[in-house]
Amino acid sequence: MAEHEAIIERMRDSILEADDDEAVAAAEAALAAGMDPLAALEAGFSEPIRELGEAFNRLEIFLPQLVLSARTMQAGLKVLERALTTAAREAARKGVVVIGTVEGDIHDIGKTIVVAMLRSAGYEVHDLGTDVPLPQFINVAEQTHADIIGMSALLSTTMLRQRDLLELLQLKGIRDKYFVIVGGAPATQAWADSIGANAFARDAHEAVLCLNARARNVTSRA
Ligand code: B12
Repeated sequence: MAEHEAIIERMRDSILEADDDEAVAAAEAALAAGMDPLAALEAGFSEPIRELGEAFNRLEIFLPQLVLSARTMQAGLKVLERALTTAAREAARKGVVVIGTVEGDIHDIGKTIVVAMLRSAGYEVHDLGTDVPLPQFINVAEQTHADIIGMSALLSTTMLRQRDLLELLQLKGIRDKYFVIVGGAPATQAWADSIGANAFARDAHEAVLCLNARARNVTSRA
């Protein structure tokens, strides 16, 4: 047990210090020691990344620190993901999310943080990257049987694409299949309401809370 605690400590430190190699080594050590990959993921990677997200919101750390730690987590996560059994994945799965930065927009720092936080919270996330053509959101959502579409936009010009995607979903008669969440610096709750999105989140932490509330609703209605 002391060995397990020491490994969790190594994993936590790797995130706080944004040390990719150490995150990979510690994740491999967790698997070699026979630890449950989900439990290790939660205590070793998810908790510290959440703590950093909250510290960033309180302006206690700078953006590059959060971005580097989010990337470190992705590196360690890859090792653990390989070990997750299908059953464990299902247990952890709260929803399938297709997310990207809309076409014409190459900002990806905030979206990458949202992706890392959602993955660490148990969502299956398909990250389409940046400058994503609107039909691609829909094609991938249909192919992966997603239930959530997330769109990031950082420019007041490209945020209009969020509205266009909602219109495209209406036009195709599949609007109700998806919970659409929008975000990015120029977006607001009023904007989300005006274009008929299901939700808006100001930051990655709020995005997780919002989608968790949705997941609880879906489960209780099932
Ligand atoms: C870094 C940056 C860049 C970098 C981007 C690097 C990268 N790989 O992303 C570079 C230098 C490339 C860049 C380019 C440009 N930029 Co720029 N950029 C910024 C800057 C300084 C920070 C953005 C950022 O990363 N913030 C930190 C992250 C953590 O915050 P965030 O992105 O808001 O994300 C959080 C939330 O919004 C939310 N969120 C984000 N996405 C999503 C998605 C969902 C689904 C949800 C729920 C939540 C969510 O959660 C995130 C995490 O908490 C902003 C200034 C600002 N205040 O935003 C300008 C800014 C966005 N840029 C701006 C401009 C104008 C440009 C350029 C047009 C400049 C130029 N003349 O070339 C180009 C655009 C190129 C293009 N076609 O996209 C303007 C936009 C003005 C406007 N309202 O339209 C801004 C506001 C600067 C300014 N004050 O003028 N930029």
